[in-house]
Amino acid sequence: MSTRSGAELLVDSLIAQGVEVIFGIPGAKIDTVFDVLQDRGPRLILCRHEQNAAFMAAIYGRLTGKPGVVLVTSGPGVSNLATGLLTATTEGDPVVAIGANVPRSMRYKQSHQGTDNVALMAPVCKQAVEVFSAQNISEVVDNSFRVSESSRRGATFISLPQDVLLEKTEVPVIKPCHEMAYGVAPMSNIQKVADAIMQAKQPVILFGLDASIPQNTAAIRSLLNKHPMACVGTYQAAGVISRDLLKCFVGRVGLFKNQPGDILLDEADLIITIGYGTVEYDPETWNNNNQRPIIHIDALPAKIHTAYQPQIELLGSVAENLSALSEKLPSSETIANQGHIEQLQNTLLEAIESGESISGDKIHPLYFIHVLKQCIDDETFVISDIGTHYMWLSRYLFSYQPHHLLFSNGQQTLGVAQPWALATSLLYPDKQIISVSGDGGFLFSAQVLETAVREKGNYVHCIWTDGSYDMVKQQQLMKYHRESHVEFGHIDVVKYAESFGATGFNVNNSNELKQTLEQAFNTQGPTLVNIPIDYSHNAKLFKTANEDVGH
Ligand SMILES: Cc1ncc(C[n+]2csc(CCOP(=O)(O)OP(=O)(O)O)c2C)c(N)n1
Repeated sequence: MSTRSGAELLVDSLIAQGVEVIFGIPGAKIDTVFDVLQDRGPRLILCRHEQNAAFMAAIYGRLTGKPGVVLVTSGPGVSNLATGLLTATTEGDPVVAIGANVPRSMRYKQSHQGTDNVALMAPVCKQAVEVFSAQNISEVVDNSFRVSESSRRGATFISLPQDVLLEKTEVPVIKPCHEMAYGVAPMSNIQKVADAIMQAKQPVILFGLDASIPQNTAAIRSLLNKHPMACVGTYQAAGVISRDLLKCFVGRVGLFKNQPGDILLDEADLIITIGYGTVEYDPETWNNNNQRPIIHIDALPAKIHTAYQPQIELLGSVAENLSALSEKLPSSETIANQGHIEQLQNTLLEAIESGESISGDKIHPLYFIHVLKQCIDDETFVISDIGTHYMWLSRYLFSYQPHHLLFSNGQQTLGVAQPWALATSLLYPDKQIISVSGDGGFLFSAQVLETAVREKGNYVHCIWTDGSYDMVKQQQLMKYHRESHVEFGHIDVVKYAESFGATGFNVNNSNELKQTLEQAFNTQGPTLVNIPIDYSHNAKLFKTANEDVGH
């Protein structure tokens, strides 16, 4: 039986969980763990802000299905995680965060960089625990992974007092015992759902974030191949519909109720939600008269709202329930209400196609999308930050692979895009990756560029420059007919990139866009592309928005 320190047991437990990468920043209370990592264990990616470390761990978790791991020191190291972990938990991204604390003897005194870690992290995590004995470290690690990766995925937090990390223990390392599996719902409920679908004249599927978990996407596609139905998706469900199923797709919905998909939802006589969380698109917005019958298919029971009271729930494995449902439905060549579906699709496609002919010194968002589509393929990862650019991309850029068009939707946290792009490039170094932010969100996390240069990240980050927090401005104009405190100063993106040892480009007019994007994609390492954006049509995006919705 070997004796080891708490820090060694922690690292050995992470190895047993199969962790290959940790995102972290050191400090005195956690330095024993960093010291062990010098000899063995996962590769540590040294970050320049804990929030970015958490963002990176979260997208690592979303893309792999296994928790991303973040390791930080006590006090401000832990508190800087809060926004990252809140975002991860809301977006269903698995993360195990580990933060140090002061020694147990100092815990309830005022002591340097001490705080109540659990109280601080509990509201932003699925579980937050402090370890009081080195003997429990491996148990806590294993349980934290289980909680984080079970549905709805999210962040867990482990607080480790400095002296617990130094304590010697002989307890063995726990290895994950088996894959957690969920089963199929009662057959009587599956039959009821099949009957309801067959009786409905205008059934509509609303996909949510867990529809884009790859095995769920596969089950959805197979169901739609046999029995096609009209579908809309939340932003996180991007990529669920493959190219050959496009006839079913009426676009994405969310944020403001003014999309072709919203018309479809309004007209539906049955809405089937799959892997949907109400945080993604408030049912108060899309079901405001509370009248549409809803079927809820998810791993988790529905969160009941007045506007979200499903008649039937199929709980358990989404994929297995959809396979069982598929067996109960007849094969069909056509979609119910096909003519109308095609009409709504055409509205969307015409808007997208109009981008081709919009030229000028500034780049129109639809022109950007038009050119982008020529530079990428279905395997490219496209990553969006938050702002008006996010509305353009989420509505008008189609994606045909799950988890290849990535958003923060439930929290809409500014600054996620570039850290997500870096983590994606570390995970898939040979893939084409492009991220987009506004000039506001860019500076929320722009220091990640140093990590990217050091770690040889390879991605193109575009900054849509308009000198304002435009998405807020548009809502102010809509509500108060004037703007308030949304304009800010200019930065030189090329010089910024070069000062980090990265490459920067300026696009001076629409004619230069394609060539510049191609040059950026052909440049090794992280590149920043400054794009003066034509936001003259933004008011339209918000036109029929619900004024009560403030973001
Ligand atoms: C951390 C955080 N702070 C504030 C907000 C509120 N907010 C949403 S969009 C936005 C403006 C984004 O501006 P920019 O990044 O320039 O993008 P644009 O809207 O101009 O495309 C702000 C401040 C937020 N979502 N997240």
